[in-house]
Amino acid sequence: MLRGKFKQDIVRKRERILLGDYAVVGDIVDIEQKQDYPVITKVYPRKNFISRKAPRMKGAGYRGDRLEQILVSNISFFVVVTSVYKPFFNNKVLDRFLIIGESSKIPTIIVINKTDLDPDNLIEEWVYLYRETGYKVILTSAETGEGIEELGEELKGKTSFFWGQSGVGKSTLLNSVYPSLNLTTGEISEFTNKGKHSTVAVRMINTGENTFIIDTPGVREIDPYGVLKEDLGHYFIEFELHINNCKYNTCTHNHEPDCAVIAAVEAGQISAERYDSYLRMLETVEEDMNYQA
Ligand SMILES: Nc1nc2c(ncn2[C@@H]2O[C@H](COP(=O)(O)OP(=O)(O)OP(=O)(O)O)[C@@H](O)[C@H]2O)c(=O)[nH]1
Ligand SMILES: [Mg+2]
Ligand SMILES: [Zn+2]
Repeated sequence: MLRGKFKQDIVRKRERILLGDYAVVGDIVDIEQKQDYPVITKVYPRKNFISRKAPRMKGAGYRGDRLEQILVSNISFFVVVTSVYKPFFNNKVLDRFLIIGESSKIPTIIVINKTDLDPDNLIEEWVYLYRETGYKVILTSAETGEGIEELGEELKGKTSFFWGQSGVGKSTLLNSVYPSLNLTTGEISEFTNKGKHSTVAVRMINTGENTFIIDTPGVREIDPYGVLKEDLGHYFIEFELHINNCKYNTCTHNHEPDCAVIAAVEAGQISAERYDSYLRMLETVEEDMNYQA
């Protein structure tokens, strides 16, 4: 809980409007013990943080604008968890998470879980694409134990933030790596193949040896906050090689003449899927710019 005056100070100091309380999981804080509860009196500057646009909410509180929601701070590793099936692997959603990692400058890896549900290895092409792009991809199955040890090795000595769609198996994977955790896990809806939001709060756990993990409620929709149209291309890491060769330095790699990114797509150096993902995101970023204008 934050004290009133302190809350006001932060609001005045920061242009960015935050949702809810101003301390998030990962913050380094000062605490004062009141009679029966502790009060946070100071939040130290954040080394980094992960945020998104607050989800659209039905009902009275929603006025059409979507504020920034900071989920965690001071992390050293971002683990984007996806699944092959239940829910189906969705590269567009994955790219949105990756953009959040890149724009926050936090080392990011991809976990593709539930490989036991993919006996024909249909996921292989995606694994290839993301590895080619430059990401570490770990294939896991909490069912067969595939990749669990490898994942555990990656997490050692870091503060890792697990995030992804609901039902992909974030909590189950963490329980597999650290059997004493006992995090709540849930079922997948037979009807929609989506998770049922089993994890309800962001939680950081010390697993020993200077290793911390953060389990997070899964999301249905994910929109990066504050990504500008002209920056978006830089967050698609394989575009970086080409961007400087675009004719215009304000190029959005969409319609402009002599665009090196488009040329690279045509030459097969950038994948059509990633470029398509970029264009879709560019649309939503553009909408925001118009909205603010
Ligand atoms: N077949 C299979 N099922 C898995 C695997 N990992 C997790 N599951 C199942 O997927 C369902 C959802 O797992 P959770 O760990 O609750 O998923 P989550 O990502 O934490 O979901 P939220 O907390 O809602 O965001 C559970 O029924 C798990 O048993 C896996 O590797 N293979
Ligand atoms: Mg969970
Ligand atoms: Zn361009």
